[in-house]
Amino acid sequence: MELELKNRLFPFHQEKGSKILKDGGRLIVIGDVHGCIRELEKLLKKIDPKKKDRVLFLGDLINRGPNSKAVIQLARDINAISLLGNHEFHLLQYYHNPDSIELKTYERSTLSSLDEQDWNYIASMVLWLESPPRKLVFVHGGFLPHIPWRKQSASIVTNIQVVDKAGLPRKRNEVSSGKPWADLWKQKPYVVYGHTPRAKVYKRRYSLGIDTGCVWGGKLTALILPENKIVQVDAKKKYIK
Ligand SMILES: [Mn+2]
Repeated sequence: MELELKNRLFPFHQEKGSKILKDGGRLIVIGDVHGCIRELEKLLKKIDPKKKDRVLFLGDLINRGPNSKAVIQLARDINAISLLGNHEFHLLQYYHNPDSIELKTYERSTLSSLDEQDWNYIASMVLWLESPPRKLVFVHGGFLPHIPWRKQSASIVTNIQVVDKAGLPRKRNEVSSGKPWADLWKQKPYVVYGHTPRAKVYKRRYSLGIDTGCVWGGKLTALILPENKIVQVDAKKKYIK
């Protein structure tokens, strides 16, 4: 399949959030969906987005769960903005250089379900979004606390969960002594992120993690701004062990 992607992989473009919302509209920020289409539909029904509102997905719309394609299609249909998650990043890396990437079984099944429009949507995902400038930043994984956040790579900001003793970004289960990056993030901007599933939203002074592990049988969470309200639905089941 030969595609012409509307956006290049590198550099990812960045958006100024001030442009995305109409006056009086709400920003509906949704955590990691991972193909959980039924929970996503239920969550949106509960929130009832109006024309002025905008949906922002924090990345990892795909993989692991029951229907990645349906989630991408829904995101396109409602003109949602999506941030790049590590799962989309991995597929895009495969797309650009198939020989360098080994895919998991669930990635292969996602891959075979995607059409050109789906790919274009995935390729349009932004690395992070600032809204309004400098006050609030949305990103999939997070940031290293000791490097200016705008300078951090796609690999870091989509994958980071904890910081190890050497100050490197790691997955939570890779190191026993790692500290959640959010615990070390003691400065502005305020960061809203997903990627690290937890039983509850993870609130710190300068950050909020809203991945509540829907695909693991937890909840799908939305943060609604500006009212700062959390809306959740329970997962219908545990989709993976
Ligand atoms: Mn993730």
